Amino acid sequence: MNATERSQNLKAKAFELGFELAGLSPAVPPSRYTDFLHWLSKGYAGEMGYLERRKEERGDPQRLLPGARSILSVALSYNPSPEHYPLLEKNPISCYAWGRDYHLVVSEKLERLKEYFLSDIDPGAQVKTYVDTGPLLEKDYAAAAGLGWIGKNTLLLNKKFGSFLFLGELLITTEMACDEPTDNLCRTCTACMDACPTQALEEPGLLNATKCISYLTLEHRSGLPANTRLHGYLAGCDLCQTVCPYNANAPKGREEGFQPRPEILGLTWEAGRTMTAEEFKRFTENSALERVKYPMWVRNTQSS
Ligand code: B12
Repeated sequence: MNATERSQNLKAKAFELGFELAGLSPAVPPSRYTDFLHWLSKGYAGEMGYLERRKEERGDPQRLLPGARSILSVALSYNPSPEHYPLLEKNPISCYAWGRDYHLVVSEKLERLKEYFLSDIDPGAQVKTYVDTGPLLEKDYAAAAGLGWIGKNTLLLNKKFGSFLFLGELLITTEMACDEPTDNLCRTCTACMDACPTQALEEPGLLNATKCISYLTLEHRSGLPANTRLHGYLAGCDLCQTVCPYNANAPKGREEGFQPRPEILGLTWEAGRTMTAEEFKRFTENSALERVKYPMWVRNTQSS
């Protein structure tokens, strides 16, 4: 099998497993690494100390897997179905957490893809899987592999599938045929920047996370700054994505695991406010919300 056939077969398997997008890029330092360091130095990461602590690793995939030659990037859509779209406006939980934890869903598929690679493509290879689980600038590699472009809301955006996508990667020591980046199609549109109620998107493609509702509800561990408003959200935020014209026409995600759980469908802000610690534990089981600690949740209900 040559490099082109290896890539074609691997991508075909990724599509078979349900990923909407798959592409390959070389395992070289990410193109926007200097921007990332600049971003950190400005303090935009807030309390996300893990970004600072492992910044060297983010600068070179060889530090994660010595001898790595290629990166497969994949994307799995969680675009809600039209019947659930009204929830985007009134549910206090961002739709990224309506179903089963994406770390679990995407990891399971990546493990199957890895097994396939090692049995059918290159048994002598070393392969590592990532989904938001390691020091890799995932959006940069997805863009380099032609999955889409980085939108003004800083997210990976695809012309057909929009931006309600989770990303994952296989880091591989085998040489593979790589894909080409796509054009940036945001053009003059600024819908995401205009919609952000906290003006966290300070410039096109530049997010000051310390102002972002997603960061404040999910990542900021200490007390929220005085006068913080969360605009109805208790966990995460969708506002810079729901207004994106590319999401308006994107097909709904096919992944069963991302169907909204019944307890999410009926959740009101008031019900969230009165949840006990025990109820919250059950509510967040196997959900991406498991990372939100109960005191943060209570704090959020006091600021919305
Ligand atoms: C930290 C993090 C966050 C932070 C920071 C967000 C961010 N934009 O990076 C917070 C908590 C805010 C966050 C929120 C969300 N996240 Co998040 N997050 C991550 C994580 C772990 C790291 C990303 C990272 O390195 N950020 C650091 C900064 C520097 O990256 P950046 O914004 O892309 O920065 C670039 C620009 O700032 C630019 N830059 C720097 N200086 C300058 C100056 C100028 C003038 C310009 C133009 C640019 C520029 O260069 C930087 C480097 O590329 C990734 C997983 C991973 N390992 O990659 C998931 C990830 C990015 N998140 C994801 C998701 C789903 C979300 C949310 C939608 C969840 C939600 N519903 O609330 C929101 C979206 C908010 C938003 N608009 O970004 C997905 C995104 C998928 C996609 N389609 O792109 C990822 C890839 C996880 C995954 N595996 O699927 N997240």
